[in-house]
Amino acid sequence: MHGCTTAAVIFFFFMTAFPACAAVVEHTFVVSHMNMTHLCKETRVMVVNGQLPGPAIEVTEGDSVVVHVVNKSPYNMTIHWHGVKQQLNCWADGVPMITQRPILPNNNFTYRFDVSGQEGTLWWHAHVPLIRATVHGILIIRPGHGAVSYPFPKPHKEIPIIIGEWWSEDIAQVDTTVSYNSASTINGKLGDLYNCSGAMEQGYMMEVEPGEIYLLRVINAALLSEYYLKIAGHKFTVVAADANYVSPYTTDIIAIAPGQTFDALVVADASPGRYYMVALPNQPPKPDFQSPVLPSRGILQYSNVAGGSQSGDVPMSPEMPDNHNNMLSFYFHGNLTNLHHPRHQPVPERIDERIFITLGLGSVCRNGRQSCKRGDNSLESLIVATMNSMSFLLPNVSTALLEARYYNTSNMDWLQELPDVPPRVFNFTDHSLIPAGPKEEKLEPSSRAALARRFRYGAVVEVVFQSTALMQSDSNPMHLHGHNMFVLAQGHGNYDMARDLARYNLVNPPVVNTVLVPRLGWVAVRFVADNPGIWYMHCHYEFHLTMGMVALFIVEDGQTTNTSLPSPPADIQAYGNANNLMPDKYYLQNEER
Ligand SMILES: *[C@@H]1O[C@H](CO)[C@@H](O)[C@H](O)[C@H]1NC(C)=O
Ligand SMILES: *[C@@H]1O[C@H](CO)[C@@H](O)[C@H](O)[C@H]1NC(C)=O
Ligand SMILES: *[C@@H]1O[C@H](CO)[C@@H](O)[C@H](O)[C@H]1NC(C)=O
Ligand SMILES: *[C@@H]1O[C@H](CO)[C@@H](O)[C@H](O)[C@H]1NC(C)=O
Ligand SMILES: *[C@@H]1O[C@H](CO)[C@@H](O)[C@H](O)[C@H]1NC(C)=O
Ligand SMILES: *[C@@H]1O[C@H](CO)[C@@H](O)[C@H](O)[C@H]1NC(C)=O
Ligand SMILES: *[C@@H]1O[C@H](CO)[C@@H](O)[C@H](O)[C@H]1NC(C)=O
Ligand SMILES: *[C@@H]1O[C@H](CO)[C@@H](O)[C@H](O)[C@H]1NC(C)=O
Ligand SMILES: *[C@@H]1O[C@H](CO)[C@@H](O)[C@H](O)[C@H]1NC(C)=O
Ligand SMILES: [Cu+2]
Repeated sequence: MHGCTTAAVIFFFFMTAFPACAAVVEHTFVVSHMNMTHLCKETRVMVVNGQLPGPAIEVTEGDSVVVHVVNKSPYNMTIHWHGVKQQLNCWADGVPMITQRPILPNNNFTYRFDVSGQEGTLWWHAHVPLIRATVHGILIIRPGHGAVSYPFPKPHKEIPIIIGEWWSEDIAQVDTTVSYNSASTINGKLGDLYNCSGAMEQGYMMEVEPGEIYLLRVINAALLSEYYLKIAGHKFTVVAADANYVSPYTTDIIAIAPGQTFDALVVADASPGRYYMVALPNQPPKPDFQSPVLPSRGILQYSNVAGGSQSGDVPMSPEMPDNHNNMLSFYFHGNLTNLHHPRHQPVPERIDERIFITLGLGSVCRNGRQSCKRGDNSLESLIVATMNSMSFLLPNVSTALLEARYYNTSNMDWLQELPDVPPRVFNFTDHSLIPAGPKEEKLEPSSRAALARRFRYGAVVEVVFQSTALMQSDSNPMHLHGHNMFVLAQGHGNYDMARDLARYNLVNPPVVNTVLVPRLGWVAVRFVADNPGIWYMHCHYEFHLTMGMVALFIVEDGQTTNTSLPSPPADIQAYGNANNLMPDKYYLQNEER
């Protein structure tokens, strides 16, 4: 297609040899177990190619990516390319049983996708409950082949900053309702706030040259929390969010929720020395459930500091906000606007569909019963996470939905339509709903179904997400696969269309794949359903996700070939094809292949 057919495993070589030529960037990801020791404890972790964080994928806009995944782990696996649009390529989106059969243990699968029309920082992660805590890595898309470059001063160096968690238990074994991580990490390092019998944990070390500009590519790969990131004595100029440029925004703090990425310039303009970089998780105050506060600390160090890292000087510490302060996150996100750029698309003015979605917790009775005792600690009910009081549950299907839909092997009449509005209107942000009580218990009953919403090709959809105070008052980082969303406005309290439409930014709203719905507040987004397929739309807090805060956005084919989902790649068919009656046969064939 591009006239370039040779695979470029060593990408930089190709860049210099054929600067104007799109390349095929090829990787092999072997997913397997490894033992790592932190905090005096050896833990079994799942990793890619023995690395934590996993290998970086670095490409240029317009390149093709080929990743051979070799599953040497004992778990079913898929890899999701978080934020990659996958235009007409839903097959490569990596959601188990939605876009593909999972890759079974001792099986391989090859992902193939293009990165065109996007540039900046994205990432990849396992789309399997919990395992993404350690199976993740950065995906960097640099500006197009040819003359185009960054719309900001050329950085001296680019530095990934991946915020994550260290779990001292084997993550695949933890009981998700009672467990926490043991530490936070920056680029896999816990830092010197942690020790084993007095021996400090290593921290991430960032070396800088005085006066130079650095581009930090910041990712929150953690399961549980939004983070505040600061570097003592330095400021950030945020230039991109979720691989979309934003107008330069200078701040001393970055607020980043799970699933989000931010690119930020840091100028090494402080007096040469050592400065702590701190990633601090935040959380709602009581009466919400409180988790231990576990920051990670790294060091930014000037290269010409006398004594270097051996220097006994205590690095300067940034002043961190209180971990219950949610306002700084609200302000940070509120200050982002889109940068005018050739790739910039105007906000569509026409709206075809409006959906209002409440986000919160609820409960369902166990064993399919209609009524039961609810509230804290009831053994008769099960706590679930909901959208419009419904919690996602996929029935026992043996063919991935996208495949079944493509081959018409199931009419999927069990899909439950996500309604335009919640079944009950109440004061969504009433604090008194957080603790269990008669008022809250009336609102708690929820149902479970395979929630989905169908969109005509090209429909312009406006979604207002409303975080509720039902049984907790968390924010919700909502991630939509296959599409970017314009973030029009956010607010605290209950959304009120009559009042809040006036606050919409229809001129230069930021464009993201993960939108943070503030705690006890709302966010309004708009997107164009122009990518046929079945797309996961979910909260990126792991526990909200596993508890069912998910819906499927199904985008119909358009009228033409170039607006319709093509047939699946040949190797995906090995996972089931049209035959959903004999799955085992297909597994066998695949193993023998
Ligand atoms: C890895 O750790 C597990 C315990 O978590 C232990 O049973 C196993 O022997 C260890 N494997 C190696 C190669 O050290
Ligand atoms: C792995 O996937 C297969 C096929 O979908 C399924 O039958 C099996 O139960 C899964 N295993 C686990 C541990 O989830
Ligand atoms: C999976 O990939 C590995 C390494 O590339 C190869 O040795 C193995 O034969 C492949 N297995 C299958 C089932 O394709
Ligand atoms: C080591 O960690 C323990 C437990 O977190 C803490 O109580 C102790 O103060 C730490 N020691 C040092 C030298 O930092
Ligand atoms: C931008 O940030 C400033 C300082 O934190 C804050 O006062 C202001 O309200 C924010 N703007 C928006 C639109 O959120
Ligand atoms: C799912 O369906 C398969 C056969 O289609 C059956 O063997 C299996 O027991 C079912 N699993 C559950 C959890 O119902
Ligand atoms: C599936 O059904 C639709 C409409 O009923 C039809 O247009 C399409 O060709 C069918 N696809 C296949 C692969 O049979
Ligand atoms: C909703 O609850 C909040 C907090 O409990 C309260 O401040 C607000 O006035 C209530 N709103 C309405 C419309 O009752
Ligand atoms: C599809 O092709 C038609 C005819 O070549 C063209 O006009 C249209 O812009 C294309 N649409 C997309 C989404 O690429
Ligand atoms: Cu959530």
